[in-house]
Amino acid sequence: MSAWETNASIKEIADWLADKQRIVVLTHSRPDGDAVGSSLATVRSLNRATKTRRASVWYTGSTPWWLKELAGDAPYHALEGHDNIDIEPDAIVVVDTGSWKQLEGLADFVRNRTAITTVIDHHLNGDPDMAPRLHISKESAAAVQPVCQLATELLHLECPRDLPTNIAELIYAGLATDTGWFRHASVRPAVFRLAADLLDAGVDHAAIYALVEQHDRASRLRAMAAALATLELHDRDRIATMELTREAIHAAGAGPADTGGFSELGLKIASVRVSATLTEVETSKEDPATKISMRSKAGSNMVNVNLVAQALGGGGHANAAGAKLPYTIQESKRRLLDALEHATKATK
Ligand SMILES: [Mn+2]
Repeated sequence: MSAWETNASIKEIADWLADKQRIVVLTHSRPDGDAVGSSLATVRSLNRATKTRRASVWYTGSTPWWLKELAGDAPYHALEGHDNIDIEPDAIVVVDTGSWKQLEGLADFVRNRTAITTVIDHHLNGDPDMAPRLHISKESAAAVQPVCQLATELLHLECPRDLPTNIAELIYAGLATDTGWFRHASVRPAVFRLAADLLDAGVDHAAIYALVEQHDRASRLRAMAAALATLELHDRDRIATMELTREAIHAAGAGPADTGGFSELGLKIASVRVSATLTEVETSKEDPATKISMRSKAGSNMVNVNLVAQALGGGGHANAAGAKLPYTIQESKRRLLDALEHATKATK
């Protein structure tokens, strides 16, 4: 019985990857900044180390619109529908997740090849049977932190300061987005030290902020307005919920990629300790599904939303977590509020 703990050092993983020729890099479905940053930085450093295009990323689910610009010429594929990976790899590297559920359509591909798989992650929970080599950096705020070590190891560099700018940018993007632009409780001195090194490597941090955060389509703001219009407060105003139906997303002219990150807005209310957005992801009545995204405020009476998400079959981090429930929005909200009121009671 293996555990969700590191059993391979970054050096051992770099050595294991040294002679691999066809490397598939994967991350969680609907990749966010850290998933994109850690996967593309892995690919770029692997390819740069041997000066061959031996590694590429395969993404599933909607990808952020800024992916193309951030990736530049780094090789990646965005799979649609039932498309699958069309090469037979000699190594698989999974970054920023280690959960079968989060691999969605690619889980079976990996399941048949766990012997050649390595996981580099920072989540508190995962499935240790995914790979014999696990590097789980639970103290890291972002997966790009252990990936940065891998990059410096693969390229035989002393320090992240020496990284090529196009790798440093990817690492910075993951570090900044997974810490809410350096605001979350997960930020430790090591995060700022790494950020400083990445700036030394030539990262234009203001340009990355503008690219990721100030480039929304108007339809995203319309979807946000629709979500805000459904704002409800529960449990003596300590819990905020917002809802987004498929209909509302469609009416806003938005797509699934436009709806992330709204939960943060509820935390602006003084009394609110946890804010959640419930997004409808399936249309058919027989097969409803709701995605729940939660954010909580840091502080002495912090609600650990990772535990709440786990109770609902999902996971994440103490201040940012989520789950997907096979119910309608209303039924999911009932279950969510039950789980949350339990958690807020526990922390008074
Ligand atoms: Mn992450």
